[in-house]
Amino acid sequence: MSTTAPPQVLPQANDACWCGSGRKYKRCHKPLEGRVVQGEISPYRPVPTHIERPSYADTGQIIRWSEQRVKTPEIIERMRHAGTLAAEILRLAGEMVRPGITTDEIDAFVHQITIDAGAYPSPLNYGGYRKSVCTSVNEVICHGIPDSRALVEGDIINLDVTCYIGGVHGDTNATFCVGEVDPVSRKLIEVTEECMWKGIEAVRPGQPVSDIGKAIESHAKPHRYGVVKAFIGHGIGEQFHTDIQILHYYDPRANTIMRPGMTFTIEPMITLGTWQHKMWDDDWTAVTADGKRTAQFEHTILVTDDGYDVLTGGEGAVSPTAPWNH
Ligand code: EYL
Ligand code: CO
Ligand code: CO
Repeated sequence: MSTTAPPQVLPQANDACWCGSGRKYKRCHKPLEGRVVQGEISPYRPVPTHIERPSYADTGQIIRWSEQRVKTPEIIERMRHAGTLAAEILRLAGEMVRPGITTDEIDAFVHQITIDAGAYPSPLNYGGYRKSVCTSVNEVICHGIPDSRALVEGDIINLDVTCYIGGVHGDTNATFCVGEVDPVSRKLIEVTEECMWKGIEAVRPGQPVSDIGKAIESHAKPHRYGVVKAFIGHGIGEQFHTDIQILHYYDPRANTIMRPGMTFTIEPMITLGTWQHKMWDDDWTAVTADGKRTAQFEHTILVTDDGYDVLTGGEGAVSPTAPWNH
């Protein structure tokens, strides 16, 4: 294969690829056009020693212990504080999104305001992840690593913010437009947020968690969107991830019964094409297998006596369609 750049005039889909591989252009370099290209990753940003650190912060090793699924009122109040802060940071980070800014600059901003608030940015060194926020652009499904790539007008970007304060985590994300975005992508973002709310509205004590995935999948289906299966919502509390699993599609085996005091995330990833994913060579970044765009929204949810409460909501939260913004 040639190492030269693509020519000024590109071949037709069925013509031989310009690179000399002997394959059809559509089976060779064409699929890579318009795809996100990884940039340079900046060095690790330290966290001042006065900030309380989660157990993995020094080693990157995720050590799991058993944690009560039903939280005490005291833990719930700490989680509401962590969640409200995460929501506020997400909103401020979303305001930074514009053409020309790099995802690394967004990371530096999230890192600093998290620390200024007295919190630890939960993704930092979680399982060895090197940054303080996940930035997932266009076909990147989740866990995109902030780097030197500048956002381009027309991109869509998910920012996933989690912070650790008072010994607990709050986890929330949203997808933002970079300048003017095409109507197909805008519709995807709108329906993805609706999918998250359909899932949240299915939260009810006494019901199985499969109701959540059922509601999300039913809302995505008429649009013929894909529902990503490989990444799921999770229990959360003193640990970033606990044993509860929240599928975003229907599976009758998801028969855990929701109980008042349970806390978990709902974070559907919806695509314009296939639900299947592949990993970049960095082993962190998950992209759609067909290169089509994908969007995601996430909240941390508490099961209450008669329904749900959003722990990552409040006045500072980002969503135009959230109940507290009506
Ligand atoms: C770090 C760790 C592999 C996050 C979530 C950041 C990424 C890839 C190992 C889940 C798992 C966020 O719940 C999450 N987001 O909503 N890992 C995560 N990382 C990371
Ligand atoms: Co998240
Ligand atoms: Co999460």
